Amino acid sequence: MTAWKSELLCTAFNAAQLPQPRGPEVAFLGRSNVGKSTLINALLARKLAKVSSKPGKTRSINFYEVSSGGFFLVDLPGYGYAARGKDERQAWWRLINEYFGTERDIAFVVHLVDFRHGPLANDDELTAWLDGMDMPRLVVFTKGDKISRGRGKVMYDRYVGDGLVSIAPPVVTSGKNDAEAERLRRLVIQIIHELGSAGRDGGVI
Ligand SMILES: Nc1nc2c(ncn2[C@@H]2O[C@H](COP(=O)(O)OP(=O)(O)OP(=O)(O)O)[C@@H](O)[C@H]2O)c(=O)[nH]1
Ligand SMILES: [Mg+2]
Repeated sequence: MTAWKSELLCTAFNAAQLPQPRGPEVAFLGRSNVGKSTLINALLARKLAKVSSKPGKTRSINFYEVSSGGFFLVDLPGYGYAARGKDERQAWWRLINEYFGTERDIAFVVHLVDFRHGPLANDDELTAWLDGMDMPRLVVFTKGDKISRGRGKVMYDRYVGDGLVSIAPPVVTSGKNDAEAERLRRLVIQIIHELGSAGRDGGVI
């Protein structure tokens, strides 16, 4: 597969700033600092999304157009950042509700989970909320490089055995590996096709 051609389409801090829907969107959700922006950069093979070692970096909804594919990757702010108070938590839910509540073609959610911890309470809360909307999701574990291979296998089996729901077997990433990004690119395209979101606006190649 040739590299995706991409660009930042829009940054939205509220519903009024959301772009007009123009094609299938893949929404990246997960706790603050889990690696959403890093994974988007790996997929786009460009440093378009801002990454930080401090949680709470992404505060807006950022739309990246994969112009060679006719779909969009959507980087959302993370949740569960301990330094944020109740007001920020409410603001986060408001923004997320606005995004999911508008008439858009959200093909599926990539739910990122830190491989070292597995799903935590606020991941479960998000999962239940997405279930309530029948929103399909792909679980991607990040920071897999921080766990030894042997231990990783045991942990993977445990997380999956505990009832993680994912439209394809969860993928473990390290955020830096080209072959891994390439596999995930193929999977994203395959899922968009299988879910039937493709083709409405020129199609996904
Ligand atoms: N070792 C390792 N570090 C990672 C990986 N993914 C992300 N990181 C690091 O984790 C930190 C957070 O990454 P971000 O991509 O900014 O995380 P985010 O989920 O976008 O965070 P917010 O925007 O705050 O919600 C950065 O220091 C990254 O370099 C990974 O798979 N392995
Ligand atoms: Mg981010």
